[in-house]
Amino acid sequence: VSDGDAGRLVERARGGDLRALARLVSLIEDGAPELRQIMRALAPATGRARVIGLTGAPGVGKSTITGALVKEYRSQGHRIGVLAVDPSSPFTGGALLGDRIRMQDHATDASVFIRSMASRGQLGGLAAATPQALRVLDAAGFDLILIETVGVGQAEVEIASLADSTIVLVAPGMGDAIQAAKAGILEVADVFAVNKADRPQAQQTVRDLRNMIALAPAAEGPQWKPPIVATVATTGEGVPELAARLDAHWSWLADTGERDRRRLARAREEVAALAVAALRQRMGRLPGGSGLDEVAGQVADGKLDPYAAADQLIGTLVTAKD
Ligand SMILES: Nc1nc2c(ncn2[C@@H]2O[C@H](COP(=O)(O)OP(=O)(O)OP(=O)(O)O)[C@@H](O)[C@H]2O)c(=O)[nH]1
Ligand SMILES: [Mg+2]
Repeated sequence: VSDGDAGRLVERARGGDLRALARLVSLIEDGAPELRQIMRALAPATGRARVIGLTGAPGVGKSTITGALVKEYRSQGHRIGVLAVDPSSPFTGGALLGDRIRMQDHATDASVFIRSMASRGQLGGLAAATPQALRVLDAAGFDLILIETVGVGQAEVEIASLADSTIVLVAPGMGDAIQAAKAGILEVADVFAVNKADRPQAQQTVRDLRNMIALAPAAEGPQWKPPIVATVATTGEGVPELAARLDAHWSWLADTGERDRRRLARAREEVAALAVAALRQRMGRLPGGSGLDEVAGQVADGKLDPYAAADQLIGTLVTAKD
């Protein structure tokens, strides 16, 4: 892709061409060199989309709920982008969506763009690639973006935290909720969905979750008590209520100033992640003798302490040409 092609791709994507959009997301996954121009071209058109994250244990029903939410919000006239991010399997390609996501209803709808994300070369991995993909969808006029990610570890929590509102899905039986607590994903919840509510013990899970929330230490800043909604993703039961709770959270974010605060925090993380990744890359490119190996050798020999070595390395990095 040449510079001119990159510009045309952006134009086409902004004009509603879903294939151009798909190509842009691939360039992001690959960490293509054109990304700088692309991101510069996109920047003025970004900052409009509302982002909803969905996370939860494997198999809890994230994809099915996503499909049901797409249907719900589509009926309200939104243009919707869906990113399915699976950090545990970087090469799933389209398989994740093809097999799992239940949204055949939307396959031919130009107002819905669905994509699973992998990270093949992007500086900083998926945690850096996902916000760039969000920008592309945002600039292309998708006013609502859903991000599905498996909640099993820190990277997933980071991805969920890109969202304005995060749904944590839990299934009946306390296993999932305890898993969620261990993985630290309960703290990121703005709304809880107890999915598979057609199963026994759903009400017990709602109660257990309510107790867990009551015991959680209060967070800083304006208080929002995460509501709990029981859903049956496969039939759509509870999904309108879930959407209503999300809408209430969206309004709350605006009323309290949290929306801007979160977006600033998100941009800060995004820039910091890129900067750290760039420094790491620069470290790897330092000529022999002046870089990490040099100071590391001195530390190993007891000639230099590690703090002084780190200072020296940082000094070399900031003066090195990229
Ligand atoms: N009984 C019942 N089954 C459900 C419900 N929601 C989803 N399922 C089923 O649970 C299975 C997993 O659903 P998915 O939507 O693929 O779950 P997921 O969380 O996206 O799974 P991963 O992406 O693999 O983590 C599928 O067989 C669904 O049909 C529900 O509310 N009730
Ligand atoms: Mg899924």
